[in-house]
Amino acid sequence: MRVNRLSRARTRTAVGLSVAALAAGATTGAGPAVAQPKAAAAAADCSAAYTIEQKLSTGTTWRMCYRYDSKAGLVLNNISYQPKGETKPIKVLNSARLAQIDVPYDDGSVEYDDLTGFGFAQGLVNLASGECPGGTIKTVKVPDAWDPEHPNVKGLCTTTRSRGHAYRMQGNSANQVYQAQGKDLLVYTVNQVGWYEYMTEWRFQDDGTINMNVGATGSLSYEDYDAGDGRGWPIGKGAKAYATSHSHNVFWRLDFGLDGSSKGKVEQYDSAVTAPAAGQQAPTNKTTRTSVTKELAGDAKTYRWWRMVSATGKNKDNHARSYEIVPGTTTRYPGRSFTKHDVYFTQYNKCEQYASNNPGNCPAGAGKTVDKWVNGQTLTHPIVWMNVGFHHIARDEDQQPMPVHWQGFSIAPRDVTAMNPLTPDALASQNGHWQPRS
Ligand SMILES: [Cu+2]
Repeated sequence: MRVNRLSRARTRTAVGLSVAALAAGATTGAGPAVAQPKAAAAAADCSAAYTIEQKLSTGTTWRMCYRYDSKAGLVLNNISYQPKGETKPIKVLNSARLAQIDVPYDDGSVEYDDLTGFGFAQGLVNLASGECPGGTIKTVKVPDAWDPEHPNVKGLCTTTRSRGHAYRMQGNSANQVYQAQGKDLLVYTVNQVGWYEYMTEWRFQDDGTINMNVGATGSLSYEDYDAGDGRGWPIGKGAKAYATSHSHNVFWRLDFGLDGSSKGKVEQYDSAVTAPAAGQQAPTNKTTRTSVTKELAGDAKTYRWWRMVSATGKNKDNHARSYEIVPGTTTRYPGRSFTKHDVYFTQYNKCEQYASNNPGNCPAGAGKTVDKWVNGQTLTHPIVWMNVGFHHIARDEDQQPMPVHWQGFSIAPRDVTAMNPLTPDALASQNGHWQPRS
């Protein structure tokens, strides 16, 4: 076995063994390494040391608590959104985190469960100051750290970033333009697993959208060059070193708490287009809503989407608040029962924590994968599991280092506020069927 330039063995096997060896005597507590003064209780319901709160220059405030889990890594709790027109924070999520990174190799030789089996959380790396531009790098205590003497890692970046136009609209005169440049809060960690480095990025936009993405970078796995299996891609001179192709199936687990209630309702929408009837100028498109009242393994397709509807909250137009699930580009991996669907809605169960190889002590027979938990229960507290896959056929450009490849999805507010949360005062009256400008 070859060990790379870092003293810590980076091969998957070595990492797995060291984690297992340390797990026996390890504790599970995690927290900031530096004692911090007790501040007044923050709005996000955690002490100041565990709070992330950012008021963006466009007027929107995001608040959340964080903790660092021994398997999931970064966990964000009590996430709330307060655009400038709202007097109180609007709760969005009870909890948001990764739920697995499943990496099967195309030649059938191996399949990694990076979160539950290969020390994803323990692989948290220190960030150089330059890789959190304009932000703050927080020190995180890693539970079950590889080196128990040094569990503290400067590994959590919080910063802000511009994202270009949030909107633009021509006013009444040629030189009057309503425009705003959008701002985002970014929260991210980098976790090393074997030769790979995974960036786990959470992006909170000032318009209420949340984007969650995992970026794979680092290095192609040294051990996974095999010139003979016919399933790889030649990397390097000629056709000797073939990097074995593989998939990265990333799962997120979202526990919604819209307006402070966990009893959100799931809805699925589908639209069907029909050719024009006689006398019609265009095809018709009919959209239907289906209430998802029982657990569901859902498949994304054109004209289908889902939303989580608040059990209690309405916006100022008296419309139920909701968040829409916006799938990202995915290559769904058909090789495992738990990767066969794009989204799973399951009834909350404390022991159901990871999409595969779930270590929670569910009762015998409950199954170890998320698909098994879709078994007909009524959804009174739905949990959303998103599965986004990427089939990685290496290319020459993947070395060296490997450029970051992102995969993920978004949730976007739908009727959370009565208007665009960034609407300028001059346009605040233009809601609904407003009078055209004269
Ligand atoms: Cu890859």
